[in-house]
Amino acid sequence: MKLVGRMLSPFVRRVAVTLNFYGMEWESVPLSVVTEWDKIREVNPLGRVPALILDGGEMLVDSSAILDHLDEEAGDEALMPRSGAARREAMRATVFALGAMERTVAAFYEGARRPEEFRWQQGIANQIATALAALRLLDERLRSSDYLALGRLTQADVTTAVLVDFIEMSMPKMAGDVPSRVIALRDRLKSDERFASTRF
Ligand SMILES: N[C@@H](CCC(=O)N[C@@H](CS)C(=O)NCC(=O)O)C(=O)O
Repeated sequence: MKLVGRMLSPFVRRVAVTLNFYGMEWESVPLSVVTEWDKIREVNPLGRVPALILDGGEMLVDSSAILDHLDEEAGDEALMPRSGAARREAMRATVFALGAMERTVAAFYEGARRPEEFRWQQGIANQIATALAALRLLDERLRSSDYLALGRLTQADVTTAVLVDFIEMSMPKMAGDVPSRVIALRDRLKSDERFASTRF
């Protein structure tokens, strides 16, 4: 399988880490959305990463849709339970982590890519505030467990840990406000090669 997009993108990286946890063979195609956008559009008409090209040539886009497929392939090893209350619990935590990721990336784009005179400072502040609110909610869940859901590693932990790394790399001012248990969760994952080897 070929995973299109650089590990700087937290959406790409959460797919990469999941592929590693599932022990699946994959190759990175590190196209940049900044300098190689035309090439990305040839793969994905939406011009976004990640895209995953399956061995037979079939192409999947959007990290959640890609993970849906990988979870199906992983079966009982999946980081997201297949159904029922366990799935709802893991999904609830994952959606807050993913929502915080979307908010943070939106703030990053607004702050780093838009010319300074056109930047919407209040919008950036709102994005960051809501991302941090979601991270605090996740942090509360870590009071009684090392994991965000079900007392075991799920996609919520992977997505949250990837987000913390992204914030530290790309949003240094915001990094000071990331709550401590969420940072500790990332630190625990950092010692796992399947996570650490995907770092940008
Ligand atoms: N919902 C998508 C979001 C993907 C996304 O926003 N990717 C960014 C990189 S971090 C991108 O490709 N941006 C380029 C663009 O939108 O033009 C997912 O989960 O995969």
